[in-house]
Amino acid sequence: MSDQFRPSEEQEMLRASVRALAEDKIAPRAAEIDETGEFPWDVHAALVAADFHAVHIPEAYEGAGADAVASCIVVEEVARACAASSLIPAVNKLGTQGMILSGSEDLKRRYLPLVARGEAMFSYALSEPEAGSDAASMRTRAVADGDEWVLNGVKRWITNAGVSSYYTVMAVTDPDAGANGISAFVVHGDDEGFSLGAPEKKMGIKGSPTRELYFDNIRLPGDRIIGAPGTGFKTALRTLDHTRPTIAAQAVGIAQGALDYAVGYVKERKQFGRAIAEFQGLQFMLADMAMHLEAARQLTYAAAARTDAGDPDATFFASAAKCFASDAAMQITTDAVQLLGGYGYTRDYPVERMMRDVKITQIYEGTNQIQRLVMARQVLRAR
Ligand code: COS
Repeated sequence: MSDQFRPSEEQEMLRASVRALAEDKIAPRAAEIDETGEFPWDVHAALVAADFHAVHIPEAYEGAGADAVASCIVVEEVARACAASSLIPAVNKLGTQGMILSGSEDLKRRYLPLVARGEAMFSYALSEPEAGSDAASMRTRAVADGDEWVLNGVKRWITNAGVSSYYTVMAVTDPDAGANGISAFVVHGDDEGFSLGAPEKKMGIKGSPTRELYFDNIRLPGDRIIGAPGTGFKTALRTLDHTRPTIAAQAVGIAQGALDYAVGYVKERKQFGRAIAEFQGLQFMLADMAMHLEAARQLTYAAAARTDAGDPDATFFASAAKCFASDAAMQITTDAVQLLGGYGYTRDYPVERMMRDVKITQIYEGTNQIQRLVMARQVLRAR
């Protein structure tokens, strides 16, 4: 495998067609989506019509069968226009990846075509009020009862909760077995005993609802378990190895959107009798932004390629890409606001939204402190 990411002609064509859709149907809506905080069903419909809403689903289950690199291209290009909208393809992958990796053939045939056809979305439910970074300390419990499981507990910070029809939920099935006593299940939004908390009032990605899930004695048929009992935590972590590159791609996309806007602005804005792009102090800022952005993109696609190939370094690369790209994107979007001066600080321009939106990429799918912990373990193990 090459260590450098050079897009193929097919990947360039995919990028161009997602960009065209994003510029036509998503970018004009981005400010309004942020302002109203409503889930953009029109954007969802446009993504489904173009088959960009869940490209990762294998062809055997009616999906587009896109690899991880192509999935990242889709998320990056949608995020360049609207970060909240990019969570439609990103969360569909996060929600179904565990089933793709560990689920029975029967489960895959039952659920994946629904997502592939755009008839349902799938969310991922790992975190709890008292179990964030320390995910294995979760308390949600599933107790076997005959052929069924009885589920009780609370999940928090669930992206696209309420708009998703299905949830991949990790729950303790053997309290004495620690991380190896956790199992993964499919929960339906209309299961009896399922309810939702109020939407969180967030800094950014406002068009993507984040809510709690409550499970009150939900009776799950035995065939709703994903993989064998006790394998759910590993399935959850393996899922994140596949999806942290997607978050890296989201960060790269948001940062590219901010850089593109700032470049256009500095060429037009005049001070001291000339375009501010002519001042070297600003040129150096633009150079640093572009340099860090390209480094982040290279690492993101190197990580994505490794997840597909089942490379032993995939865990390291996924964490490195997510951490590096989100830190770089936070700096780039902050600098974009700076380049626009006072205008950048107002909602009349998109860069303050991009700066708010990108902050979450340093936090979700594992904080960047956890990414460093994962990377350090991999580095020490390798040696
Ligand atoms: N893939 C498969 N298995 C993995 C794995 C991976 N990437 N990483 C660890 N495992 C295995 C371990 O080998 C261990 O199995 P054994 O007991 O059989 O050896 C098991 O999973 C438990 O792993 P570990 O002991 O490393 O678990 P810890 O409790 O120490 O925590 C961290 C692991 C901190 C890395 C994990 O809890 C984590 O990623 N936290 C962040 C959670 C997160 O990202 N939340 C966001 C949710 S999405 S918004």
